[in-house]
Amino acid sequence: MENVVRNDWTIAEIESIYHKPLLDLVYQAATVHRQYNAIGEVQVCTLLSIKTGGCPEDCAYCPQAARYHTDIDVHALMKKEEVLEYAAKAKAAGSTRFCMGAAWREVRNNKDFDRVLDMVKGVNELGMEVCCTLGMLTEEQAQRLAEAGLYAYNHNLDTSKEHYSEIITTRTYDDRLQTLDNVRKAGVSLCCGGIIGLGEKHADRINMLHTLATLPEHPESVPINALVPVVGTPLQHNQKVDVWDLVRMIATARILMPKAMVRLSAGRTDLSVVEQAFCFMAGANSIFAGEKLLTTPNPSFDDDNAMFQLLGLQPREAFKNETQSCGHHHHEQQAVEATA
Ligand code: SAM
Ligand code: DTB
Ligand code: SF4
Repeated sequence: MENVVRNDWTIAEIESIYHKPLLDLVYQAATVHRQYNAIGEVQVCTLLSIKTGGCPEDCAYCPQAARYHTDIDVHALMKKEEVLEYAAKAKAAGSTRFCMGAAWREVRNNKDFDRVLDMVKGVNELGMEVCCTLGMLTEEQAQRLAEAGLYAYNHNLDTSKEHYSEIITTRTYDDRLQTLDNVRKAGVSLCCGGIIGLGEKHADRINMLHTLATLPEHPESVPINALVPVVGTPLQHNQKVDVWDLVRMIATARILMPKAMVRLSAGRTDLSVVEQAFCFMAGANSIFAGEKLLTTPNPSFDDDNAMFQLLGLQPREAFKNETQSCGHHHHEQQAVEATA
């Protein structure tokens, strides 16, 4: 049984894991985590919103949807030089993965995409794992990103197939799955997870985890976001996520997808160090660092450094899984760095 990564989980199995008594669940998750991952090692990623707001989609949680009236700093696609400056700063502060987000429904084959490809090249040359989240992609676009040096692509399922239409009506669950497939075909590492606190039932969380854990290959990283309710969005008055629900979600993801990086994502500003420690115990091994996520606040580098010190956590080096995943050009990059 042990040491086998499974893609054939049933809903019933996942249900019984998710609903275990909390301390049993955390103990099991911590045990699995120790079997498969370097204990105390946490990946530090930095996000940058390279194109903010004005999105045509209607994702009910999102401050960047043009149709909601939110107080964000809308801006067109940033200049490459500016983005590389941010990336270099993030690297200096200890981040090994840099993720660029654009409020697009989908990528179009235009000048903006060419500019993003240049950014990807530039960040890769800094020796960081480059990630993008740009909305829907075709297989060809995924391929072009891969050729530019893209390491990972983030595209979340967000919630269950059943709950999806309550949250988003401008695209379907199958659209999402199609992009995930296109990313996989290009040999790019997959980052795919969801949000809790959207008004979903426990069954929806279980169903979403089931979809993720039964993909032909598990995503290499699984972000678990707690809704950040933003004034002006339809979900602005949603109840704050219960930290124990977050812990359950992380622990279940860890047990189902033992080798994935499970990322404690949006919502950390509302968590104490004690609460975050529980999430790490439950198998979270990745965070977003830096004052801002895309548009909402996040703990400061200083606060996170203090937390890492206190809990004895170590930042994970870049490209650690290289041999298991894609892209030999990253190896060359590392070699260049080493001899520079
Ligand atoms: N537009 C692209 C897309 O939707 O795929 C990429 C950017 S989008 C902002 C990336 C992810 O951020 C969403 O899939 C969602 O999971 C997360 N997100 C957005 N707003 C959030 C919020 N208020 N709270 C928590 N997560 C949020
Ligand atoms: C993910 O799962 N969470 C990040 C990243 N992937 C792109 C985004 C969180 C956004 C939170 C709301 C905001 O800051 O705008
Ligand atoms: Fe647009 Fe992405 Fe926000 Fe949805 S989550 S509104 S697609 S930026």
